[in-house]
Amino acid sequence: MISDLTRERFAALESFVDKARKKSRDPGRWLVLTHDNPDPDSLAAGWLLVRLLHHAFKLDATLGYGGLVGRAENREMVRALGIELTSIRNLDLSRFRHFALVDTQPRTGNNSLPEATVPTLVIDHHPQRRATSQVPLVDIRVDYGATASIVAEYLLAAGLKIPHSAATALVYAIRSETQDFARESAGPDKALYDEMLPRANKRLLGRIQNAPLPLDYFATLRRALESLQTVDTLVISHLGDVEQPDIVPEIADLLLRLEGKTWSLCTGRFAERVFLSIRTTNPRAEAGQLMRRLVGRRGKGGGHSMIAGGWVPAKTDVEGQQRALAERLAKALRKKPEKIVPIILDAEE
Ligand SMILES: [Mn+2]
Repeated sequence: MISDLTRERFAALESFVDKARKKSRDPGRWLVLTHDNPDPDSLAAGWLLVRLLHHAFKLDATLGYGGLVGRAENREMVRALGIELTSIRNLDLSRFRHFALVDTQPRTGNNSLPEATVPTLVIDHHPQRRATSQVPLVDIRVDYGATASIVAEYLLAAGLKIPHSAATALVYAIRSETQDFARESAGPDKALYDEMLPRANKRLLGRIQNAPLPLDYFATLRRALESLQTVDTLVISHLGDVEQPDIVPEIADLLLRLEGKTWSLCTGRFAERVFLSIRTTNPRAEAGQLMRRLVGRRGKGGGHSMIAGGWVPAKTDVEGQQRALAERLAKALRKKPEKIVPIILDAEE
């Protein structure tokens, strides 16, 4: 369950903390930061890391996030499990001596750590980025389905018990991140999942997965279905303005389930940015790299093999911009952009 790698990385963190304590009696405060608009994996990983810093090292640690917790399920997760977290807008960063990033890395454009700040610790399962090489403590494992699984192993390595609420968070993080193991073969996560599942609170899990959805969710869903387009095996939907950016990946996931389609693209505008999500059923694809090419130098993006997200600054003509992005993706996938056509859902009577 606890790999040698985890023991090694935990020991490195432990000796870092020991050394810092020897240097000054005040070890300083830690800020653990999720990526912006945090998903269940980022929330669970951050929450578990704060727990580790508190209980294993008696450190003062705070969980922070950028953007907003938008998706109804994620809001319910925070509420039902009592996850304490603070928007970075309400934090004075000068109060913290150490920063840790979970499920994200420095300068990826999807977290709110100031670009000039080098974090002390990065734990992630996305491919390593260049700026991460300056970080003293790095644990990146792309073979893990969820970052939260890596952090959970640290807790076990520290000899700490994982309480029911944390086990519930971990189970939900693994489920949602891997789509119940349908996506990205979650190898090392499986054993941990099996051990944690009996400890998870099923009633709360059910409440999170079936969280009440606001009316604007259904309004956006209708827009998504009205604006469906396709070329070959690619399905596309442009949402226009959205109430919260998390709806973009959520719709991209849904579109990928359309029979006969192996790629999906969803776009939507929020706060002067056009957000994009790409999904594919091909585990050997490189959606993350594709996304980075798509957003170019003006935007930011990244991801794994089958899922990717990013954003570009919104132009005045958002519709034209969304169309251009879809055409570029089609071209990159060797599909003819001029053959993108609407999908009309009205079935013949
Ligand atoms: Mn993740």
